[in-house]
Amino acid sequence: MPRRRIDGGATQPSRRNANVVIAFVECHSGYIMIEPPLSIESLQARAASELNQWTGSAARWSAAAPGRVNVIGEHTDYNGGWVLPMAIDRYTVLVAAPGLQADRIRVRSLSLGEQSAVSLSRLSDLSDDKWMRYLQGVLAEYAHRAVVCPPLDIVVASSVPVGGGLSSSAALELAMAHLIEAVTETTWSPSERIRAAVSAERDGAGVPCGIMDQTIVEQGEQGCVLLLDCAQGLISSTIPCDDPQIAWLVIHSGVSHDLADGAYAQRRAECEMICEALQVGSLRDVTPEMITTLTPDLPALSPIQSPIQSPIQSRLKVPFDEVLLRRARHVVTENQRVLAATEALKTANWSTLGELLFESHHSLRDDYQVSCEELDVLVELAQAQDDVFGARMTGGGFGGCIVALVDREALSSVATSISQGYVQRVGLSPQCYRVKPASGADVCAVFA
Ligand code: GAF
Repeated sequence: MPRRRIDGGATQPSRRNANVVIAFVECHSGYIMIEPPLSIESLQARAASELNQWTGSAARWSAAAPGRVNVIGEHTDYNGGWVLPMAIDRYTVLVAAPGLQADRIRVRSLSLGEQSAVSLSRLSDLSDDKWMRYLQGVLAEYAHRAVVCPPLDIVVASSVPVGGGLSSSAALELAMAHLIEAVTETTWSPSERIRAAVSAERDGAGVPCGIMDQTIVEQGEQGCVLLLDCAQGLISSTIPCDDPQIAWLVIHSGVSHDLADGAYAQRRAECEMICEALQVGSLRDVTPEMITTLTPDLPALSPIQSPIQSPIQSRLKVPFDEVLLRRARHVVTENQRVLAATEALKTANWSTLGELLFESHHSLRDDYQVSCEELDVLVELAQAQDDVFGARMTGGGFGGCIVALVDREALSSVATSISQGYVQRVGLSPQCYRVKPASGADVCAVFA
């Protein structure tokens, strides 16, 4: 799996690291803590000032959307399963003014240091700039339903790391949806916005994603983790998570992931093959017992060896090999873990929740095979810390971040130890973020 190392992986903070352009960075011995997070207001002020320098215009509209951390439930959303994410206090903010060029949406990204433009009359011509496609896709979804934006000049400022598995793309999409509504004085429901953003991701960016990211980015609640039932597209439970005893520590491996490069789509296709073979509508309908019956000889969490034989295979409609069985086992057991984790979260049973996070990581590493060496090293280092309840990769995988559930008092020492170990073993200095559950996307200002 090709992965890109993010620039500036040295032991000193680099101006070229993701977000460093706009984030306040504290450099401790061996790690970089992006702390405190920039407020929506300060991101908005930076974007407005850039807009004014670039176009001479004052900001007229602004919208913001958070990133997300998925606590547990990975690669279950597109299998009609359960997920347990939270929106986080890292934001993408868009600030806009009436456009100076006819028929154009021009966008400057402060975090990427890039500028791009699309033609409003040719929204289906995909931009060469991948990040622009997310915005273009949302514009096209609104235009399909006769909500047509006038020309705009937009500046994007963000504290959500790009390529970190924290849903920077969903944040961009939902901020754009709210911006379009502010500009056109339209109001769509949250589920209409979520649908538009999911389509933008699938059609515009070519990632056959599920609904988790766009749903939590739109519907996140301050101080809460949400249990989502992805079969129904509904919030099944809202769980307050404000215990001062714990903190959520996100650590960026320094390796960026790119979900559009095929491996994500391949996993999704494998899951569809399993459903076809088992004649079920989705993996939500597969019980743990079915998996146990299908995998009597499948060693628990070991490297893949030879195809297995199972008497039940005679019932299968298409050839079913060990790889597919492992994919199925991950999804089925992950759904169970999400439900168990929800109970643990409700009862503040941090050690049980932590164990579930580790189990989830091992299943993603060995059965679903979407982790990578750097993420595995981070989780191993976290597991060696007494003050870490649990940790796992978060998001689509192949790079990006881990999330660790940590004893609040020990947050700083845990971040230091893991980071120092990581520098020694991988040679990269990770970025650490303490994140808190936050509210979902919204219009944040319409200036007179
Ligand atoms: C990405 C996708 F966009 C989500 O829909 C989800 O499948 C996730 O990977 C894996 O859980 O973030």
